[in-house]
Amino acid sequence: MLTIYGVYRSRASRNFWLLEELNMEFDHVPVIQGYRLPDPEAADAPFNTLSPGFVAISPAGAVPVLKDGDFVLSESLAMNLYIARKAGGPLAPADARENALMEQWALYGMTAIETHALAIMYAHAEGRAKTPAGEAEIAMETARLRRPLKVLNAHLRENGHMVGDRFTVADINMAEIIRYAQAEPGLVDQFPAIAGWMSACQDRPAFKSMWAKRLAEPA
Ligand SMILES: N[C@@H](CCC(=O)N[C@@H](CS)C(=O)NCC(=O)O)C(=O)O
Repeated sequence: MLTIYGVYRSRASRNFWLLEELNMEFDHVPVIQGYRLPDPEAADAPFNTLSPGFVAISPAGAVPVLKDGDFVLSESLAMNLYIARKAGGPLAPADARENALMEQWALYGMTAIETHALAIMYAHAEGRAKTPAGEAEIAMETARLRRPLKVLNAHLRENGHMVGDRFTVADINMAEIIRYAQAEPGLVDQFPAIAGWMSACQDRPAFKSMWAKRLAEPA
């Protein structure tokens, strides 16, 4: 059985969503981000990304991490591609070309979109969005997102899904990246094909189930 290390309030959410879609059983080892704790090294601190026992599994000291027997894998999007391929079925790539396209979109999402979308999300989460510095930061990150979001919007307008004519792991991977940009009101709505696809993705029972578990975790 697979083991997932991480918390729902982390990029592990994308793995938990996929596992819910697949109805795949897994073991869950909660590992909280060290920076969210007042003293991650305290003797009574919960298991966290700085705990020696976790760093032994994940030298990068970041969640999520997957273990499958003695096989250890980090990087949330690579983990999702692995899980989907292991499960097979409609969420997985059907052939080498679909596999390559799923990797292409995962890399594009992570390199061209995620950093900027996350910066916007943190400006809101950390209460800076309405300060002059926060507004300037959001404007800059929004400008950087404009080109990749146009690319994604055109792709979804043409194709409806990321890869193949169906919902796959590639949709989960990209939707979880775009979710960070939803923190800025009205931003995603400027891209109607992305907005429509996002609501369909987030309307799925597996997303809702993952989200309810995330909300149940302490903020
Ligand atoms: N690219 C990595 C990023 C992993 C990452 O930065 N995880 C965060 C939580 S979402 C973390 O564990 N941070 C702990 C830290 O920076 O100390 C992935 O997608 O898995």
